[in-house]
Amino acid sequence: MYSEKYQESLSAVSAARAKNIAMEPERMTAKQKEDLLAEYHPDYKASEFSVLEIGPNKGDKVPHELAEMLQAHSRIKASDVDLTSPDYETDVLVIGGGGAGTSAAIEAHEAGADVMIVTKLRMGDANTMMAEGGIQAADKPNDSPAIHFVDAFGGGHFAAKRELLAKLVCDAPEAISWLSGLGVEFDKEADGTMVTTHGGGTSRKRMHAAKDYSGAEIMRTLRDEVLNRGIPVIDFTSAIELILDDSGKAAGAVLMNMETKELLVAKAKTVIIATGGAGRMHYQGFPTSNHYGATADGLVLGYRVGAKLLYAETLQYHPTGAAHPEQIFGALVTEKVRSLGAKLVNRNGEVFMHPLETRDVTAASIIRECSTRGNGIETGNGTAVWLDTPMIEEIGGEGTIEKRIPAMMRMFEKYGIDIRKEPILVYPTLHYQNGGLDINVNGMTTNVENLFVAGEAVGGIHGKNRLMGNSLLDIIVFGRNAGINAAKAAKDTVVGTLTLSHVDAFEKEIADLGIKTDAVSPKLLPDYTRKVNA
Ligand code: MEZ
Repeated sequence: MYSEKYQESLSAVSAARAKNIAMEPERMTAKQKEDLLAEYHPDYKASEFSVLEIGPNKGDKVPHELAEMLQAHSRIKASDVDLTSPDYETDVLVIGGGGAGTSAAIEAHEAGADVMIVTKLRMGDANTMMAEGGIQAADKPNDSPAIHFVDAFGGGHFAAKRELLAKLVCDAPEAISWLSGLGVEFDKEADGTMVTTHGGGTSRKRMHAAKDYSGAEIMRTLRDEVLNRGIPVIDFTSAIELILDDSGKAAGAVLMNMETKELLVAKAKTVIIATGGAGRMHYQGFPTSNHYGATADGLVLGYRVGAKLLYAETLQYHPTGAAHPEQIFGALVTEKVRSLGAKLVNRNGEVFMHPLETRDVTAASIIRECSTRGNGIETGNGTAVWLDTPMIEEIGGEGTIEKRIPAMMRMFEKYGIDIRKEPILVYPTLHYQNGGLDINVNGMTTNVENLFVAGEAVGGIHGKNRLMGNSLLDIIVFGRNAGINAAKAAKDTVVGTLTLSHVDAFEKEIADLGIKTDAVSPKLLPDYTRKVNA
């Protein structure tokens, strides 16, 4: 139920619905997209970026909030930690307990390595859990990895590292079989074939889903597998610095118990960073669809030991974050809502774009509609546009919403909004870190030996914009890949003397450059305490 102030606009939307369903909105030309992005996409807002003064990406621009973390003080000095008697010793240390970390741990374990997961919250407290709409894989007769590659390469502005993207799409069908084998219940037709849908920028229907809780279903299965294998999981314990050995190879991490702040040392032959994204950095003041722990920690850990970043200036603002009611401000409204036929409509009931343009273009188009065009709806938290969900029932028949996106239906039902009958208000929300640590196709960073990265902390798989469903895919493909290769590298590794000299060297560089900062990193958790004026 919407209050009185929305009624006039709601009437316009419902009056235009039949016409809007029938119309086929035009696709934008490449030039129109370029111009739109340059003017309205947050990545192009120069005033929101700083140039890094320190580290391997010196001279590159990144969001102010990330620059502050990358150029911050460590939480420790090298002398705070005794590296001579480690608390844990393992072959493969996995930092992060989400989809990428658990996939890596399972494969490293399968390869016979001694493996351990450390996570600052609990296993499964991760963006994977919150992914809704599905996972891409070209496994239908009218599709192929090559077509999947072309869609994703174009959607990412032709910037993806080709060998990474090629691996992503070629390994996708097997990733689906692997997940199915472990017990993931994907949606299927009565004859057992997978139900697949489109996402923004896909030329074939290749989105496999478990209704609209695909990530939760995948995470449930991976977590069970880790537990069944007896892989040790150290929870509520964060990695706060990586440890190198005297030949410069990654050789473990300094851990901090999140409750007692006790410092612990984990020595390892190889390390996998699988720490996820950065939505809780709230770049440019945006709300986020991300998990509470998404604070770019992996980028900081890697950067301090000299690992390079790729495309850290590119973020994904999911076009449809919930804009009303306030309690769910920024929460994900899955793209699947548009895959099922709902269109984006302005306050006058006009469809203003094709609903399945790529995410960056869709987000920019919504921002334009609400800003210079003045066609947004005031919500009290800013402006928003309508996502006309009742169209789904008109197109797919009664019951489609309950069957295909039940979690979305329930989320709004709690606030008295029946999305089968009423549209919902949406605005872009910070969703995904396109950039991250630069890796080779074996999952190892390009310049720190034995340091592997998987999942959202990687940069370059998707280029400068990611298509829907390619993130659940990359955590599986590159998580497994990192686990296999880290286990292999561990077999040939003899760890030298452990050192944290890079921590002191980084601190000296901050001082030598005259960088004035009180910030410490990694951030670990967002700070939502209200600041009281002195
Ligand atoms: O890949 C994603 O980010 C995804 C599936 C999100 C969604 O809209 O459901």
